[in-house]
Amino acid sequence: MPFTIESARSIFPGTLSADAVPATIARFTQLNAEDQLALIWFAYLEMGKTITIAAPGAANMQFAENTLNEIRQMSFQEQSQAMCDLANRADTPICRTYSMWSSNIKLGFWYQLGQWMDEGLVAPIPEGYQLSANAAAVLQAIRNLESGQQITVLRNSVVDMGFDPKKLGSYQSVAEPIVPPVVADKRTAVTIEGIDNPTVLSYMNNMNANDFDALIQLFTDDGALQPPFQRPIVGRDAVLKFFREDCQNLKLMPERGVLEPADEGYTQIKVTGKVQTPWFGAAVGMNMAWRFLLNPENKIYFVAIDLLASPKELLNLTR
Ligand code: ECH
Ligand code: GLY
Ligand code: GLY
Repeated sequence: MPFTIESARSIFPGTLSADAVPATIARFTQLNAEDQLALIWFAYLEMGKTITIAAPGAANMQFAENTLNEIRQMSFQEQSQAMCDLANRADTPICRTYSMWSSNIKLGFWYQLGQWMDEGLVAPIPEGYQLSANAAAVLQAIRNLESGQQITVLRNSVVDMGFDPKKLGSYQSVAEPIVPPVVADKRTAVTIEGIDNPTVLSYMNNMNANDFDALIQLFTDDGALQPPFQRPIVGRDAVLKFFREDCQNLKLMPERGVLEPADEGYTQIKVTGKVQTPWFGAAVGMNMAWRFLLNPENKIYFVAIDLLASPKELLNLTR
């Protein structure tokens, strides 16, 4: 076996990912809970002026409904406390429930709270709230990011809230219902300048069709997928669970790529292009790279997905 997951992670080491995202989140995490909530509120309001966020579907919201209603019935003071608890990652029943939800359910939950804050049904950020100097600096750092990086900071800060799921022991995660794959005659096929490898093309096309059963067949049994700013998810079962919970209705728009032979009959392929999330659709095109390592049978042993540092990186296909 020429590669390990660990060594595969550094194929195409010249790929520049958006380090500003984890750096900004690290600064955000240092802020107190009131500042965190107010900062996101201000960032969300500013972003909302230029890009529209799609309302979550009712089917996706059913799992958060009980908790949302519980919060809605609280006094303003209790509501503020519940939201601060989430930011503080406290050990409360609501924080424990929250920690079991998939990313999209967490985002949908905050989307609803944001609507209710706007309508005066949930405690607003106090009028004239003054961010601390540090929080104001973090907000400015977010303003300076490109939109794909901004929504990633927002997403990841929301996903990190609540009780730490690692402290829950074994638990059943709660995710949106699975949509059926797109039917054959409605599917689209990508083309990638410089790449005709059928595994890579099928990866993109099956992801775009929500055909996760076909998609997982492209991986080796011990294959791994590394999402942006995360550790690799290893093994078919875990990767398939991730596809079902976190990858519905994405739009992958790869543009170009490069293929190079690697040791012992393996092949490494880097592809760059854009990705859209169902939350923002065409309003936000994230600049992404996929770094594939295929075994001699053309199965995916490893793929890393990176959010790129800048649009210029879309043209960086060197090793
Ligand atoms: C309010 C104030 C109080 C505090 C909070 C508030 C609400 C905030 C809200 C925020 C909503 C944010 C949202 C962000 C969504 C971001 C989505 C992103 C998606 C990126 C997906 C990518 C996919 C890449 C992949 C590819 C693969 O090939 C493999 C799979 C995978 C205001 C009330 C908190 C409401 C909705 C960034 C990049 C391409 C790795 C998935
Ligand atoms: N509206 C986006 C989603 O539910 O994923
Ligand atoms: N932003 C990476 C993911 O969807 O997991």
